[in-house]
Amino acid sequence: MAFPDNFLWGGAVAAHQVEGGYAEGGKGLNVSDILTGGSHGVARRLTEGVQEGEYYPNHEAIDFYHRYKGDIDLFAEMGFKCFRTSIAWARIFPKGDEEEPNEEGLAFYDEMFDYMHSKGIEPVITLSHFEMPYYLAKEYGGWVNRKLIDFFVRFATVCFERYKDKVKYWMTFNEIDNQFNASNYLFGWTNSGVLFDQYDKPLQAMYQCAHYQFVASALAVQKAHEINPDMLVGCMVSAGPTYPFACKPEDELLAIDAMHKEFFFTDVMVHGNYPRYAEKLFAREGIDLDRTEEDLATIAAGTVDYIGFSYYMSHTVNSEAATDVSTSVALTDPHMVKNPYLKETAWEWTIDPVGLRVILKMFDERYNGIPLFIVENGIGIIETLDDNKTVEDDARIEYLGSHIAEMKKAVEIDGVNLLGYTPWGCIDPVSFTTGEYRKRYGFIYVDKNDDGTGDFTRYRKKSFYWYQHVIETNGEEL
Ligand code: BGP
Repeated sequence: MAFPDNFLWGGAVAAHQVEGGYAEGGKGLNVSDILTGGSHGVARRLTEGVQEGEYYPNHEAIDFYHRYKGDIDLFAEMGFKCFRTSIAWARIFPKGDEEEPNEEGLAFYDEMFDYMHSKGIEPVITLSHFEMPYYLAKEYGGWVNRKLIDFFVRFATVCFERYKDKVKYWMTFNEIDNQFNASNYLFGWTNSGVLFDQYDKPLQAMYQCAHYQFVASALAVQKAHEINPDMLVGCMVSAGPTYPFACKPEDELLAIDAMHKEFFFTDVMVHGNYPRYAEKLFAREGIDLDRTEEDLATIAAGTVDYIGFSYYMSHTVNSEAATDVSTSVALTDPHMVKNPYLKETAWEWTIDPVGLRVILKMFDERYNGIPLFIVENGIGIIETLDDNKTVEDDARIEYLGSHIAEMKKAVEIDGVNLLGYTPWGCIDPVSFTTGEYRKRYGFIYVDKNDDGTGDFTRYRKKSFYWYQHVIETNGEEL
């Protein structure tokens, strides 16, 4: 058998993409509450506070805030061993800089975690998943401000103390590396509450935010271990290999540099220090960071227990820029090109199951067998309910099945130390990048549409039963 008996099969969502109830329970506004709906090719807009007449899909999302028990029942029916979600920071600290937390917010997650345990489901919790308090972005300028470290650590400590007997697996910042995705302002805004293009030196601002987040994350790791040494705290990165387009040395050099952009985050958070290539880059680009000796000691003392990561796609770089392939519309880097060997989703994300094994092997080798956790993987598909009130989502079964098959090889053949697998959007969430309902990821269909129709009823898709069987057989039958 490839997977150990305690392998964590489950599913993943994030608070802002499912909960709704955006102004209930004393919750403050978060940075995702002021993002309008978008669609493929039409960016989500950011408004000044909540404006009348604008449409904000996250305000209602899929009403998980009121329906979570029924949804957790469905997860239990599939046999989930764990469920990954996040704690909406603004439910606990509505503005972010308060001294005392909001009891109603804390109680909400208490009940949710209790309910999960009553169904034999282990919570896997992200502390900051694109939903930091809006007030911290507006009044403090977001993570370019050192004060954010204290606010985050206070939030993390309150959560660790309150849920120390209920939550074992934690992650600090969702896709901490994605804010370096210069092609989409959304990432900087949601990761850090900062619009990087408003800075004269956007790269400097990005690295400064990342540095303060490294310090905050390392302090959180130390706090968690003090409070309950059994708690495991991971980092969370958006991961995937970048391939050279051709077997040209110049393409390989580019691929190495592209991987550095990704490994930079895990290098700091796993090794506990800044890699040499980063110091060189700072010197070359004139990046001068506020980094104290104490910060560096903190980073060294607060290395993570595991690497959580999302995997959706791989990338390909061509040193001759676009030759006979067109540059990918999803990325602004002219060297990033389409991979002629791979198909794409309707949102132009490459489909590359083998790439999952590649990145698992890379992490395993680079970090000497550190535990890994695939906390997101999945495919967005446009779907409608058929006459039998279900969706025959064979394309999802094919996508997930082929990825699980590669993950199995990584464990069985390569010996990778893998904790679990939580496919993204196990119940159709609101899409993050486009704010759409129609980009569906789930095993469970949610009756809600971009035109406002639908009543939030849940329906089991074909993949629901397929994944149930995968879990039942511990991944032996795909
Ligand atoms: C990741 C985020 C998730 C999620 C996923 C899919 O970047 O961590 O929050 O949404 O991508 O992206 P999308 O919803 O845009 O399809």
